[in-house]
Amino acid sequence: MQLENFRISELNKKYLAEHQRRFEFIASTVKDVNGVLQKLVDFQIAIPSWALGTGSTRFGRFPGGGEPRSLEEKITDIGLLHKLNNSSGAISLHIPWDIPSNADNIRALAAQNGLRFDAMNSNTFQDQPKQKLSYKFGSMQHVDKAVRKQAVEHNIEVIKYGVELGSNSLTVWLSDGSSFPGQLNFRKAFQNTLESLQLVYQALPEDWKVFIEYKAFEPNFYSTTVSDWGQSYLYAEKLGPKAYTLVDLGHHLPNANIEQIVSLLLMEERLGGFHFNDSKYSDDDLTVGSINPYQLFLIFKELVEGMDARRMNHASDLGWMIDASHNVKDPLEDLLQSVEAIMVAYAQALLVDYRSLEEAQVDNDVVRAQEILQTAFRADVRPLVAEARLKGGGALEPLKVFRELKVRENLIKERGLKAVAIGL
Ligand code: RM4
Ligand code: MN
Ligand code: MN
Repeated sequence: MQLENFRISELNKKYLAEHQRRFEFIASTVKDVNGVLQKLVDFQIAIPSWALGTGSTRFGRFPGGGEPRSLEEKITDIGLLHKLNNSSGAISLHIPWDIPSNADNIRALAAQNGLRFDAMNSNTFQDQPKQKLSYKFGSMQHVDKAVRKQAVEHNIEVIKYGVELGSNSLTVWLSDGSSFPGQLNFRKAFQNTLESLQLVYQALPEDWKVFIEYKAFEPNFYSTTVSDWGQSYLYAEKLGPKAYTLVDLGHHLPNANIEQIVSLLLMEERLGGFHFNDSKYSDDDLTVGSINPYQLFLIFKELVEGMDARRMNHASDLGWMIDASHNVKDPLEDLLQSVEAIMVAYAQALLVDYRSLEEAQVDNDVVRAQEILQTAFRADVRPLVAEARLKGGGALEPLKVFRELKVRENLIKERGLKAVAIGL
């Protein structure tokens, strides 16, 4: 399915008068509106290839139809999102779910859709049909050297695909760990994992980064070999300057202060990238901003402040990605909501009066500090985000346009009701 620009601009006309009224109001309160708008235009969030189909739980899956059946169709879907919101200009692939049969063609198709390839993801948490050795008891931590070697070789293969596609980073998330006390020697598991990661690190091209993603628990329930930011940081430190920690918002124990983690990792130059999602309990992978938008704002506030302190480029110096998927919404509508929530939190963080906040901190004026943060958080910045979309040729109201142009219905017509995406 193609979304023609003229249809989007036609629909934009319908919403323009109301948008302008709301935009002028917020714009009059912002110091450097054009600067803020430019930052919003530049900010792109990568879409994971595995979130385009209905996510399943271990109890079942309820696909809604028209899901992408191939890598080409996944790229087309993200192209549709990007056409609408102008903020989803990248795709993150998971190997072996998304092995490109012809890298040149895939690259060309992505370029036609205005997309680049973000981090590549390896998968040593599942056994594949033709795989020789099993990951049942771990991959990079495994007691058997041959299993570790297989996991390392898989990661090197993923890098190779990434190079062909023009990606420049690898995300390693390991499900390695143990489900019962006594199952594992923690030190040996760490050492084995480190050695395996070192071999992968040695295979990284000059301009590549490797992201070590941590997760508190699941699928293992007693210990996880990369379970928190401290452990990820330890691996990154031991690996070298191309290794960074990746923060997935759903991978913490309840009530963890994620914004503080982010702030310190950034200060130590070890924060590499993000997986955005929201959660009530743990790795729920719910729509970004659907449960706790204030936390998301506080995280962005640390990001903006911390990146500015190091004069980093907000758009390009960290890897920004969504990692969400669930059972009940149309995946594309869900992703539009997630991207919007990220853009809103980022815009709010750009509006924080950092100078006054610093003064309040120096004066120990706790009340004022809270007022400053909440003034930014409670501002309705949606018209700023919409204006940035409009500037880039996107839709003022992406979700409404998605429905008005019957995108899902068209995809079902093209691909059928039974089309199910490959992945989790
Ligand atoms: C994990 C983790 C990884 C993702 C897999 C599918 O929980 O979040 O980033 O690649 O799920
Ligand atoms: Mn993740
Ligand atoms: Mn996860």
